[in-house]
Amino acid sequence: MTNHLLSTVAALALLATGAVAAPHGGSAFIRDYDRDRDGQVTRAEFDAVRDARYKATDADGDGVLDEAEYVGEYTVRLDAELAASTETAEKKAEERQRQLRQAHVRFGALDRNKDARIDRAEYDASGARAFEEQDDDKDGIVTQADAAARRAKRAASQ
Ligand SMILES: [Ca+2]
Ligand SMILES: [Ca+2]
Ligand SMILES: [Ca+2]
Repeated sequence: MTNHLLSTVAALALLATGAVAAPHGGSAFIRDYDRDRDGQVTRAEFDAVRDARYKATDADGDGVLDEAEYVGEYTVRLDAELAASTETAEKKAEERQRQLRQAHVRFGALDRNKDARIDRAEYDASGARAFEEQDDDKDGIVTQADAAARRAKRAASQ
């Protein structure tokens, strides 16, 4: 086995371990945005992922996201998630329908000025709100401690 192949195998093994180690019901936000896989999300990391996602979503490259582009990009991520899920096919189909309905609702909410497009300002404003909401202790980094604090607050309010 060559060294290159060995390091590829090692990297894959690490990735697999990371996937297994991610706690069930842990922070989907951290899983989603933690590019360097150190278990937390800095604002720079978050912005880099959002920026890449915006550009990938804008399929026709006109600088704004229409509903088909927005829901289309989400569908690709959703299907990848569902493919990795161990739920039954029936449960997955239900979940897919529910999540896609939600995606259309989200599009309507994100499109604040109701011109049937999400522009960059709307997208960035929504990203800033999401990050602030997740960053419980407001230190500019979303950590597992932030996620735990949010879970505790949710549990306490029930
Ligand atoms: Ca990180
Ligand atoms: Ca577009
Ligand atoms: Ca924080």
